[in-house]
Amino acid sequence: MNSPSSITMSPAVAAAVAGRQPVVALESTVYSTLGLPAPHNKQVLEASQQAITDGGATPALTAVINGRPMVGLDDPTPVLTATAKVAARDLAVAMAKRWSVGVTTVGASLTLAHHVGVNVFATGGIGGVHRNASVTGDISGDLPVIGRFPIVTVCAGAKAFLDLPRTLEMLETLGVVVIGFGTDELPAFTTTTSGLPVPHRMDDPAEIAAVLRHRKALGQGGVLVCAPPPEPLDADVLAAANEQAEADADAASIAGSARTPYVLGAIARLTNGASVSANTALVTNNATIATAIAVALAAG
Ligand code: PSU
Ligand code: MN
Repeated sequence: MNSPSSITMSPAVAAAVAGRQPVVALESTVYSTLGLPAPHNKQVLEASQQAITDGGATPALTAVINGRPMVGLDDPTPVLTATAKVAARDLAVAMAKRWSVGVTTVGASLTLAHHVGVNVFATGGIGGVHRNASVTGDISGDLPVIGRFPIVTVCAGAKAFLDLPRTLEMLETLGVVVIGFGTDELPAFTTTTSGLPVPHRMDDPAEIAAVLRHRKALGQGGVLVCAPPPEPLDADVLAAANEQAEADADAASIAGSARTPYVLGAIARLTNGASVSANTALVTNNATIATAIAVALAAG
């Protein structure tokens, strides 16, 4: 099915959207080797999609395939080996140049989901304000897109190698409502503790569904739900890995869209793969929570 902006839905997603059945959109960068090493990426993608199906919703993996923005892929294989990262600002270029495979970031995926009427989305961690951003200016394009569209994004907070206090401040500026799911503290992706309080806590998916309905009625944008990772890393081990990974990235002059994949890879090496296991568990957990919210939204 083609929408006016030529976004293509898979038959399963198109049927679910038309029937007002619950759908959970997924980004694809995290499932490419830019996000997780093989074979973990394939296993996590399958586990996430299974969690959504088991919970009674339809998974909608987003990507650009042969220049076509897709919401729902019948064959997700191309995503696993893709190396072209498509942020929201790159979507139109990937379409115009007919990129064979582009994996979409949180911001790009939210843009596609919104345009086909999907309002719940799951990821691992969102992009944020990078450390030293006052010098480099590196602030993820995910943030303004989260603020713009009325979609529930379920994540485990933002990665601990970012500047989390400034990330929360930027979310406030952008008008994003930040909710801790079963927690009063912002999780820091692979650890449960950031030391930063979240503005609101909710434990009931139906209450989060109600928040989204009210946001829409008010003409407001995104809802960010932050869930603690179920298999967290030791905070001190992670902090040491973060420091080293950031220093390595600086020494190698890695900037722009390559910075996040580089740092994620360095942390995986420095923690002997422990960060990958924690990442796997939290991505699947977020998909499960997003499904419960999507089911509550469809019921209400
Ligand atoms: N967090 C992860 N793995 C990832 C990403 C985040 O654990 O692969 C990806 C997401 O797709 C997110 C993107 O949208 O990184 C943000 O990139 P940047 O910092 O360049 O905006
Ligand atoms: Mn950046």
